[in-house]
Amino acid sequence: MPDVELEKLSMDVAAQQMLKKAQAEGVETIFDRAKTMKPCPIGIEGACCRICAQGPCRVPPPKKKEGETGEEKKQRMGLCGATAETIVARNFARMVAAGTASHSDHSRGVAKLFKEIAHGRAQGYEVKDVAKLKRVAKDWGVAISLGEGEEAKGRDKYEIAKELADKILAEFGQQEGEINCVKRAPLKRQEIWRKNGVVPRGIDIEVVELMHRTHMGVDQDYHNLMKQSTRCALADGWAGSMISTDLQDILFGCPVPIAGEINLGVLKEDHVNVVMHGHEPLLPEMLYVAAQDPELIRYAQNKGAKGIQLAGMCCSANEVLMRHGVPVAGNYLHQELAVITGAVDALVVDVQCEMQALENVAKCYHTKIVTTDERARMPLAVHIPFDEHHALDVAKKIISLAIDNFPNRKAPVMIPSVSSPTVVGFSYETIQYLLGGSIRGSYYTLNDNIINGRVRGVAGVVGCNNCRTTQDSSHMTLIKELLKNDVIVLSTGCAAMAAGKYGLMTPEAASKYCGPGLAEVCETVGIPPVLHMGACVDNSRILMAATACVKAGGLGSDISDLPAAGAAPEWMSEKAIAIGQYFVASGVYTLFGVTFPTTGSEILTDYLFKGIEEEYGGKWDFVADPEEMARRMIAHIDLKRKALGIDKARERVLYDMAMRRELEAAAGEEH
Ligand code: XCC
Repeated sequence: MPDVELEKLSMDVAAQQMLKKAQAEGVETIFDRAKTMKPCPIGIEGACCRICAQGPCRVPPPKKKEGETGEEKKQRMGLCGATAETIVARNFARMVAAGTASHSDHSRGVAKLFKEIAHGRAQGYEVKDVAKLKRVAKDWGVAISLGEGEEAKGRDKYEIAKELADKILAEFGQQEGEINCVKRAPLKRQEIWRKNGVVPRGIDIEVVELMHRTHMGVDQDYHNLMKQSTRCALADGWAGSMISTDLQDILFGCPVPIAGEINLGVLKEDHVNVVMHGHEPLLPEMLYVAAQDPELIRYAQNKGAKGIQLAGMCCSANEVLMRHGVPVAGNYLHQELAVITGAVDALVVDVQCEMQALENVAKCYHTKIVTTDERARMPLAVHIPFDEHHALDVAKKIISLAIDNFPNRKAPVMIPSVSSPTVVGFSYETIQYLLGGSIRGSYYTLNDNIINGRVRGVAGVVGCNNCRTTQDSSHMTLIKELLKNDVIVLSTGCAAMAAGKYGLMTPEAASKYCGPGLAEVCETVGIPPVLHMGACVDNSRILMAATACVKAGGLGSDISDLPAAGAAPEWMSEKAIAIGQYFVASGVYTLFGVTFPTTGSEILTDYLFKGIEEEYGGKWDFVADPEEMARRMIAHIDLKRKALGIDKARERVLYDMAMRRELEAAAGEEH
């Protein structure tokens, strides 16, 4: 394949090298399949209904004649009479339900483990972050001390954890009332949700009800379907995902800045390489411990290896990277490529984003795929089930299997010598510590810099890779445009790994890529201009950061007032749609690239891109070109600055205390 062709597939040199190797060795990858299999033109627009056996009914919009706009006169419908907007809305709703279910089922697993740990029944785990345990316990109404006044005595951390675990687990099956973390949101936001009747009652109920409503012949009103989609998505962002983040922090430590390394070059030819791929950090935490076991290291040496190299892939990677600095082999589109190096002795998977084709690729090399979760089996893989009661034993067994496989390497091993250093671990708490005023103890310094114009606004750039577009290219173009315009970027998921791969997550990147205002702020604080906030469940950290900005004052009274926007330029998974929907419903202008799953109905798309803003202050948008995406985000940020009365600040740059107080007062009066 000529180099120009390769550059169209991925902008990552490591990926290009591996694709060349794959071609030379006759190994097929997703990049090859993307060439031969084009997406279904009807399905891509959400205009195919296959929820009953009378169909599938296809209702694509007719090709428009030049100059024609608006929905065609003749109503398109399926056999049962379901209109295009109902069909497209049901498909969209089911994506939200699946995305929410995925994050929340992950979260349930963490909560169950948390309970076992609290009761001392989970080998090797402990409650690491007691300060966060106490903060979260307070939010859930769990006492952290007993007695009053001077008599008060702090409760044992495991006692707190036991009570907290039960409260949290109950939220999954809660049937009425409101999910707990709704009250973390700005007051005005809570009112909006209550007014629109979308405060989630529990977690599971919202997913189940949404699936019910999208069954044949149930909800036939697209707006009502979107209302339940919103309620379901909010149960993801403000419950399922938020619970994962909180409990993982309590158990494994709230991330603080730590150095890491990203890309395939982190694999080592002379080491046993174990790649951890998936989403749940429960087993990876133990693999991290097991890989340091002197006995296992000796065992590896006996087999001719110099040591054991652990590396992450996808969101599991983000989890162990930001807590332990475990290097990352790559993001979503790197999974087959890692195997193609010929150096991966075991690829350990749990749930989500693992391509079935991995087994075909692994067959061409010596790599053993190890499945560990009953919910995600692969027919040819070795299955070693994760068991929280003996997690360390399970981890050691997996590492031993990888060591035993080391001498079986057959194909020529070739590891691209490509990797980039990164600084990660910017939890919402860490940002508060670094960018918060020491006096106010909040996000005040960040707000101050937004008000005085050094920082123009905040952008969340998140989401996947998608083989229908050049790997990482949209992420990079968008992020660089934002930085140049003094917009600080918060990132998670595969987008964060992309930013890391090209050196945007080092403090030095500030002077290289940022406008003068943002560069000055980053250099003063010593942070990268793209802040790695974690895995995809950690988008909940972005919600908390946005809320903290609102609460710090001076930038309005709701998330929708902030000069901020979000984007997933290379999204592909249903989880991304759930995330997008909860950001929109939380008041954020949210842009997706590649394709948008509702374009089969103008009525529905119009609602999501415009009408929904009147209800929630946030809205969706779709734009494939990342430069245009950046322009729209910046224009939105400027609009919000204007509404806050801080648009002039960019020219003046410096605000004195008196002016700042005035601004704050004005913002307070407005709302
Ligand atoms: Fe999966 Fe989370 Fe998307 Fe990456 S970003 S491709 S969902 S690993 Ni979550």
